[in-house]
Amino acid sequence: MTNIIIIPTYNEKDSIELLIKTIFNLIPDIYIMVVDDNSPDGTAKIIEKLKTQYPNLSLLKRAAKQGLGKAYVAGFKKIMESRQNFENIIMMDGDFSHNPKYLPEMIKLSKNHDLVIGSRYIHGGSVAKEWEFWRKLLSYGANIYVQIILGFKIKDWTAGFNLIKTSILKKINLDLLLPRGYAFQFSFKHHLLKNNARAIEFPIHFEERVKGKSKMSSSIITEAVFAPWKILFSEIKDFPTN
Ligand SMILES: Nc1nc2c(ncn2[C@@H]2O[C@H](COP(=O)(O)OP(=O)(O)OP(=O)(O)O)[C@@H](O)[C@H]2O)c(=O)[nH]1
Ligand SMILES: [Mg+2]
Repeated sequence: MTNIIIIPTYNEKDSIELLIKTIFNLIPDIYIMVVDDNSPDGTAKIIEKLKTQYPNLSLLKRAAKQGLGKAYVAGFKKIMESRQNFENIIMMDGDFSHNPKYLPEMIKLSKNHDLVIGSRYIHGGSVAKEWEFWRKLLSYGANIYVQIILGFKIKDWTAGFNLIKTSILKKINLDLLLPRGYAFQFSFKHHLLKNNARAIEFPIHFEERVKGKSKMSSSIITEAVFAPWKILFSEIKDFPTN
């Protein structure tokens, strides 16, 4: 079974090297693709250097910052075009918020599932204790809001630590996914679920980033407020009327 992790990066020079080393120490035969949006801090240079040490590491360089969703879609397309047959693709942040210790369990669960979600909002899961009350409330509330509108029984729609079977990924039109942050995460899950993905959530503790800066912005949040309705209405529009 061949697994590849996509790590999108924008200014993650302080954590990316240790993260990559930690993952390869844990699972030496895994593949990692970093998708970097021309980070001004030189994240890509670190990857170029590490590539000489790790043959399973690759770098997809993009010209400018275009959002998390666009970076993932570029990575997905590259992987699906490659001659190598990757069975599973894992999505993971580059700032240690997603602890690599969960990877073996995630891979194990992929045996019987097409979508494995590292979930903060099922029993046993949790978010960073450093998060202010407003951020906890916003994240938890957003997930209930999305679940009510989109219907499928997923607790952590905005989760960024996911495993997807390449075979199910091939069924969805990647160009229809919303491009940024949270909206990308739940529109992606929604497309997979509509294609009958067998989904499972397993509990993780989401850790606060140790180094570097958050890329979350108020526009990413505003976009996420309207996005579930956009998804719902685009479905109604496509619904056959005769
Ligand atoms: N390539 C690329 N990566 C991005 C972009 N925006 C965010 N990322 C990366 O996506 C991952 C998640 O972004 P974060 O800024 O950590 O978002 P977050 O986890 O919601 O926010 P924090 O908890 O504050 O860290 C990190 O590895 C970022 O470097 C982007 O536009 N392009
Ligand atoms: Mg983060």
